[in-house]
Amino acid sequence: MKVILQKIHHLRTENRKAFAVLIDPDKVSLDTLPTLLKLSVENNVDYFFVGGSLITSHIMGEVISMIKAQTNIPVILFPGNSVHIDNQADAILFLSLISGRNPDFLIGQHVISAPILKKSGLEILPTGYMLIDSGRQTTVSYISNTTPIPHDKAGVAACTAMAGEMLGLQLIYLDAGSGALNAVSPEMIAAVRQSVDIPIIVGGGINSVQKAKNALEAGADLIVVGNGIEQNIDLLQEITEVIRKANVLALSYEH
Ligand code: 1GP
Repeated sequence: MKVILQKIHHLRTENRKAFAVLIDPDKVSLDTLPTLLKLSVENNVDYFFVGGSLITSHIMGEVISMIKAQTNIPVILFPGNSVHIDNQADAILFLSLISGRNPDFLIGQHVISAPILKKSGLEILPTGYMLIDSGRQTTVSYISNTTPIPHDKAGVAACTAMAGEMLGLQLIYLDAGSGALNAVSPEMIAAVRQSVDIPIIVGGGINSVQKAKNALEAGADLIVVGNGIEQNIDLLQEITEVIRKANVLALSYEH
């Protein structure tokens, strides 16, 4: 049963919004993680994304087991490659890097990880992953050896997302990359929103309430925030409030 996927699709049909906190095992410390977890529970964070394009530390397993021990918030793996799989998580973004033309990240890593994932019990979330240029080269663009979609080419992003949906992908993830100078523009999010029916995840460089609002109002269903919270933990509560207000509004439109 695709519980998480169904939930995200359901949110989309109800025009409700969700919030994921990205935990990069390379950036988090096991000493400060409990504070972040407590705050996330208090603020009803919807998901934890765990991962990064390059994980050099060895604490991913410990991070996930701490999350599982201290919260009921679902853990979704956000892998950089087929090595980043951990069965303690609930689901994995099975990312096809459709903005790029590197076959290894379109299908190669998937073939390697398929038998492992099949046995893992993880829920598989088939995701069209699109890197958007953010003003400087990001780790993920370097590691994946792909060129991101130019920041101002909303039409290219829309066609790419459309193709992803036609291929049967279930989610679109627009990512400006961790710590991006510029978040994905509202114009691009809106163009993608008009072009596909599947839920849209947006992340990268969302480090203020205004940027979170911009992404949600433009059509993001789920926003992902990592760096912004690492630098200012109060942002977690502030973004939760933005999401809560958006959902109250969606509810009032229904009645
Ligand atoms: C990066 O979308 C995520 O892949 C989150 O980015 O760390 O900039 O919030 P930030």
